[in-house]
Amino acid sequence: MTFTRRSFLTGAALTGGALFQELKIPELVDARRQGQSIAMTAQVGRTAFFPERDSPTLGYNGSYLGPTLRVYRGDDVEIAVTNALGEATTVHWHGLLIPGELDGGPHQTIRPRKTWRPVLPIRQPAATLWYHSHVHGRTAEQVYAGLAGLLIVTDRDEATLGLPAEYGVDDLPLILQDRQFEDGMLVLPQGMMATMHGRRGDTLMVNGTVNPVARVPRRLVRLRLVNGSNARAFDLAFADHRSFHWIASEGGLLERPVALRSLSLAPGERAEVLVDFHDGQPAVLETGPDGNAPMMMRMMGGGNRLRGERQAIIRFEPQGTGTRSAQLPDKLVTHERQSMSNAVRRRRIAMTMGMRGMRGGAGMGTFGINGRPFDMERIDAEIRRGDTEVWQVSAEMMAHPLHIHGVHFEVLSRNGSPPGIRDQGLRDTIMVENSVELLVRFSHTAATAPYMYHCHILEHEDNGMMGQFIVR
Ligand SMILES: [Cu+2]
Repeated sequence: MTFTRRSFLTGAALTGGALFQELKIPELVDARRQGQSIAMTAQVGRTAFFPERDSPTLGYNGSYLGPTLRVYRGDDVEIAVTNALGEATTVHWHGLLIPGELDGGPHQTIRPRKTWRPVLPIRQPAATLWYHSHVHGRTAEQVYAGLAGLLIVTDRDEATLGLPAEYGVDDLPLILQDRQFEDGMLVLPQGMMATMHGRRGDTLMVNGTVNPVARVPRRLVRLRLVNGSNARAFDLAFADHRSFHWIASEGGLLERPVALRSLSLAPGERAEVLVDFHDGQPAVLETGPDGNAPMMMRMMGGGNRLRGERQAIIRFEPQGTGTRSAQLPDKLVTHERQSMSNAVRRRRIAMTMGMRGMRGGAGMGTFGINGRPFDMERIDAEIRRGDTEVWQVSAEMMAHPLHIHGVHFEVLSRNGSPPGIRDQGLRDTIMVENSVELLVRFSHTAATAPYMYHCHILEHEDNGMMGQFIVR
């Protein structure tokens, strides 16, 4: 059987239901069951995304992606990360509010054969976070190869709500990624397009599973959605247009559940949703096209899914007997409102991107913040701990997802208008199409090592669309 035939079959399987692969669920590593000491090794491996096709990949304690780490608010957790790669790496705890020197950004390099042992103070509300490589200049390649995993913070407030919490059963981690394959082998897109628009692929995966099917109980199920793609944004909805409830943004639970039929998710963004499978009907989660993808890619492969049709991501098959439709809490948590009048400064952050003339034979993009590319030796801002600032963020040439380390922020406005329904809640990452105004509270210290703020299209970040600031 040639791969062309198999590829045809896997595509056909989305309608025929024959060649689905069971959704892989990353191993759960619970910090309390580990005595607050977790060991992880970044390692090389081989992964068969398609049968009999082993691609070279990277992972933590495995060949692709890493375990789901569960940590508890109030605890201090040591995570010993050993680098068994042949190159330097780092592990950034994306969304964790911890001091700068523990953050795992480009300044916390782990050299080959070395172990980094940060002790992470967990002092924030329950949330779906993730961890991934943030090594200087090679983040995109390392994440693409598999260096990412989920990090769940839990707390008492969340536990009292009775939300689905049985990991891998009614509480599912879903790391969404697009990847490019040739003859069933993972390939790394190269060239100017891959740099300008970020690396993209025509194959969607969840937790490293192509064409996944998840068996779920016939009740309310919680999905922890993470966009772990290098560049692709998702526009998620169920094929049967069923509604679901969005319950948590990047910073944790919303004040109350929000009924939605579609949900956008930019690279680095997360969302928790509750879906009711009580009716026992199978459901397919799909995505629309990414408006940020290069036109050429959207047009490639006539009649192809990249052109504008909706593409299946994962199929859910409810099992067992239905219980009564689960109760959804009316109220989740209370957020302490920040006031704009507390802001001590307004700062302009432009994610800039331009074409420089032919250089070394190839036209290259210039990426920066306010026109300046990232410089490890330059601190771009010094901020006082406890301060609140308004960040006026704009995006050039295309939409860029901004991630700010070490903070939670709220959206004050989008394109000059009041924030949209998806802008609510506490955030650490946000898609910027034209402009947004953010109210940023700097409550954690980055005195000995800075925090980063950058575009989460990883190729843009690696090429300079990043800045750094200290907080003291
Ligand atoms: Cu960007």
